[in-house]
Amino acid sequence: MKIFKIVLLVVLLLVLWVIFFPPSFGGQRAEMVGGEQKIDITVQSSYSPEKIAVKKDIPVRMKFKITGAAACSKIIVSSAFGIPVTELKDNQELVFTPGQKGSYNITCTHGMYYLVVRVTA
Ligand SMILES: [Cu+2]
Repeated sequence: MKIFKIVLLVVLLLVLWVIFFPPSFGGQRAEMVGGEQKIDITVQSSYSPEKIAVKKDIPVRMKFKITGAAACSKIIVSSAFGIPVTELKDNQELVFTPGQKGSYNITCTHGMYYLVVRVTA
């Protein structure tokens, strides 16, 4: 009976924890510089950081560092942000303006590797 009460207490504490501290997305927030949201992405085989957070209606300037391990991940596409199939060069910058809140992906052309972009108000 004592075990049952302890388990109940732990469950109750977990529920309260989730209510008061909802799990966050954990994406890296882009930095505001001169009216743009700047963020550097390292392209290995995956993207680093692999989750970012940006604000709606403010241009995002994304700079790509290409490493030797990039392979197909350096050819990216994103219909959500109007990015056509693009083979990235080292230090290439892409600028786009997210127009809608939500989570969107920038992917390699196979959809194997992806960078998650969370757009907030
Ligand atoms: Cu691929």
